[in-house]
Amino acid sequence: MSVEPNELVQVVAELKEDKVPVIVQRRLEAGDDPLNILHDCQEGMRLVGDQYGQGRYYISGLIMAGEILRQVMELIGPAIKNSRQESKSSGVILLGTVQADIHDLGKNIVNMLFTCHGFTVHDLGVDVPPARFVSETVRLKPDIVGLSGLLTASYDSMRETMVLLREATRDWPKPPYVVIGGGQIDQQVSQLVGTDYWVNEASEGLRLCQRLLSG
Ligand code: B12
Repeated sequence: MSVEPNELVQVVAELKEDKVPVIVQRRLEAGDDPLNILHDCQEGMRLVGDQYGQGRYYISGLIMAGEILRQVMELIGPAIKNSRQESKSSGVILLGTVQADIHDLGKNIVNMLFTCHGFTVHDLGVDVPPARFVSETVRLKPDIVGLSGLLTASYDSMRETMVLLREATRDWPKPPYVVIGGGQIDQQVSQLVGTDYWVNEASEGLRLCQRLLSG
């Protein structure tokens, strides 16, 4: 039996930019967890991507989806920040979208969520060359290096970054964990890249990193 996607997933997928904020606001007022709202928007974005892949949406559809999610984050960002603040330091993460990739909505969400949970986040932005990840790792000595990527082409950048990072931190007593994230990443990609740690959702990534750092 096929399950009807919920209303928010549907309106994001259909790029109904006027309806999305109304539903988001309603769910926030009803006390829904902002991370549930985010989860549904992410699912809607995935469906937009599928439509684009099948030639039913054009690049303008991707751009519009990006704008819709940016607006959603303006609405739910304060709720995430209010509900999740912690003062004690959790660790240091160096974050960036890898070379050749400019998708940054997911990475920015990771930045916000990790910051709210006491992580110090150094965000290198988008299209970050492998050598830059390495030089900043050497300079900042983070506990975690987080690589974001949504394109198939990103996986080669991730792998190259991983190889250079391994090389540069080989003699460190505790080299940083490398965590990769992005909607299309799976076990196969993580094997290709050469790391055991991969996620498709920011909250999952947060739990993983907290677990890794608590030993
Ligand atoms: C919006 C969008 C765009 C926007 C991005 C706007 C922006 N500022 O980011 C724009 C219009 C710029 C764009 C451009 C392109 N896009 Co685009 N895009 C999308 C779309 C629809 C949604 C992406 C998104 O924001 N999702 C919502 C966020 C919240 O999810 P997320 O990124 O996965 O992040 C979450 C988790 O994965 C995780 N996470 C992410 N990173 C990390 C990192 C760490 C460390 C951790 C712990 C967690 C984590 O946390 C986040 C929150 O939960 C996807 C569809 C899809 N299936 O993803 C296509 C998609 C990624 N794009 C695609 C393509 C082809 C392109 C273009 C090449 C199109 C073109 N012809 O120009 C260009 C590429 C430009 C480039 N060089 O990067 C393809 C990629 C196909 C492929 N296999 O390579 C997709 C899959 C669409 C499709 N099905 O064809 N795109």
